[in-house]
Amino acid sequence: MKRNTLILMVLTLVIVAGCTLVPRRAKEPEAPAGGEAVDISTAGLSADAAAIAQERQLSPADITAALKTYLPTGVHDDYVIFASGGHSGQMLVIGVPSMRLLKVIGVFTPEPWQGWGYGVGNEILDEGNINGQEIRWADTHHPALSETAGDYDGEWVFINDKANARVAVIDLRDFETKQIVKNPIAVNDHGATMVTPNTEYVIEGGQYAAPLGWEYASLDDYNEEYRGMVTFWKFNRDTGRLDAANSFALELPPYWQDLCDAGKLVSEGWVFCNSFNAERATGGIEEGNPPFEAGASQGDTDYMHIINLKQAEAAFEAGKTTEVKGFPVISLQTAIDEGILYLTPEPKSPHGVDISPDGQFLVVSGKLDPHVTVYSFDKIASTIDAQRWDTDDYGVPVLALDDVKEAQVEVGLGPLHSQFDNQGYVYTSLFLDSAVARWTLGGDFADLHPEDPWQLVGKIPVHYNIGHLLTAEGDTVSPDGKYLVAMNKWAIDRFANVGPLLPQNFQLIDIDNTGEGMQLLYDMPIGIGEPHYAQMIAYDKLQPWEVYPEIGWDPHTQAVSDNAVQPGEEKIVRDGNQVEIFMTAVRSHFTPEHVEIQEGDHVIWHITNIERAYDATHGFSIPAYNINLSIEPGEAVTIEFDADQPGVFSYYCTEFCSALHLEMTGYLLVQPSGSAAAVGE
Ligand code: K7E
Ligand code: CUA
Repeated sequence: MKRNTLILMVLTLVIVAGCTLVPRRAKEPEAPAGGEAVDISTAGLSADAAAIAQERQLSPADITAALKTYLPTGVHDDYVIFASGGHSGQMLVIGVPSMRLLKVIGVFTPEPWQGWGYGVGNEILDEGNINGQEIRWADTHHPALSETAGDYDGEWVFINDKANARVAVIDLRDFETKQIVKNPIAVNDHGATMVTPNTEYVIEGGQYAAPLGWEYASLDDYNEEYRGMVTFWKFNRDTGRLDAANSFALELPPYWQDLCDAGKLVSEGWVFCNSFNAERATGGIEEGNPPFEAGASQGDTDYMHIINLKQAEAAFEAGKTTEVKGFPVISLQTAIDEGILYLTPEPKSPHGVDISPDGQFLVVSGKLDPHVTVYSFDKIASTIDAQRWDTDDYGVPVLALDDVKEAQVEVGLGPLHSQFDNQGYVYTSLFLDSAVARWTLGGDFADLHPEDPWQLVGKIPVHYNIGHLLTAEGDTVSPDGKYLVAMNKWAIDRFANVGPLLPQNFQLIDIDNTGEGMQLLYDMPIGIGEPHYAQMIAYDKLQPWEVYPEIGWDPHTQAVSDNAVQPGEEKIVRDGNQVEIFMTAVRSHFTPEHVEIQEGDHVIWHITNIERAYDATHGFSIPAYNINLSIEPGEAVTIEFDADQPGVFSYYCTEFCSALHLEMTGYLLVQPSGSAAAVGE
């Protein structure tokens, strides 16, 4: 289609949508897109547009949805989603409202396009090794954007690996992973990552209880030997790294801690983690025990963990810790003695705890309860002040639910997670209903909407089996509303059949409306893993570099590398059997173009991309040596390997960088050992 035709069509659609369609939609709040097709051939569309609408049986709502997500070429999205990549071990970057996939950041798993883990990045991936075992996949669950004063600041994003209890740090100046830490005391995690309001700490909570420090203990000794934990990783903004030396963990009872959230504003300094399996079921259906899913759901309530992080930090700084695998841990007894840990019941097999923008309300969903339960932080604080509690089997204070509960709202079947907007609404995912429920907050939010507080006010179906959901800046002290994304586990019939393994389905929903219903706008298949959570940040908060700041930049140190190579300074230096190559890359050649060495040489190869042009990335691969790099404009990289395979290896650029890209190549000549030949100097 010609571009001017397209513009005409869009303009026509905008006018039509604005004049004709919206009032009709307003009469039918909550109507999903894709409703009954209507005859719109006379509605003033251009002939082209009307023909398309007729052919596809588009409803007015469909046309509005298309317009709301369409961005002409060159127009950028308003928001960016950082989504977990699930089993891929990576992080997905997606534009909103277009739902265009912008990048898949290599995190825990090698990523060839970014040259992540094929000569560069290996040392960071190795930080995540476990007892020397290379772990090259991850089950990423919860990304967390760094915050300043409770608002996303666009500087860093963190993500956990549930399968192996690891946390990664990504620098949003270049969207590259800078660090992976392996939790020293936990085998796996789940309540990670979440940040405190100024990113002082990155929170990593556990899930399936086990002896701390990856020790062995019999399941017969579950109550005594198995424990939960939450780890507080200190984040250093200057170094851009988690600082293990100033990090610590808290020992928890062997309830299965699930998800955590950091308090904000009135509740800043506190951390809340829900749990399930307060029953402490240990499974064993083969021995006649209840299966896990029954045993862990017997009780009517589990426990929310209420953690005084300020007190915990003080205890850590006062040395009131014990070492587990060399890592400082505040024991359960110390947590009780120092007023660090409290519990309160939460119904029924809960999943997640989400804190309202003002920090006042804690929303917990019971997977087996059609209600969400809302806790008041004020009530929690005053109950603790009054020292009004029972204790659990471990002596941890348990606050009565009635003392701390603010409200319960019936929302539907299988509630899981909640997010907030700027209009006093909460959005809760309903797994069993395959829907998103919208309900109203009370408290200081009650004047934001005319309905009664704590009321269900709407629902929208999603497709299907929604897990998490996210709203624009939805975890901050100032959510934006506007958009919601339903992260659906099943796609079933939404997309063309691609075989028995189906993609997940991200559905974009417009929630920026006054009085109108929520509107489904777009389905985006995710065919790379099962993302769990994501966060959405305003695009203008991100300030990524276009090219690296100076030629010779080392992305690992975020400074000019000692091994940067300037043009004219390319060389090959031999010292015994060590050969050091100093190379530049620029359209359309590598210098030097011949590298002649001997079998058995140890090779240290420095390459600097001396380009300053936007997007002028060069790749560099050496066949048979498993070397594959992405060298972005200004970047300097160093790789090392032993030349243990003799032969002729044509290294070449793997990015189609110029008309003469195919000529951007060179020969690595590895002489068989024993052959007497001169070596480049
Ligand atoms: Cu899938 Cu947050 Cu790991 Cu819920 S979690 S869905
Ligand atoms: Cu450089 Cu192709």
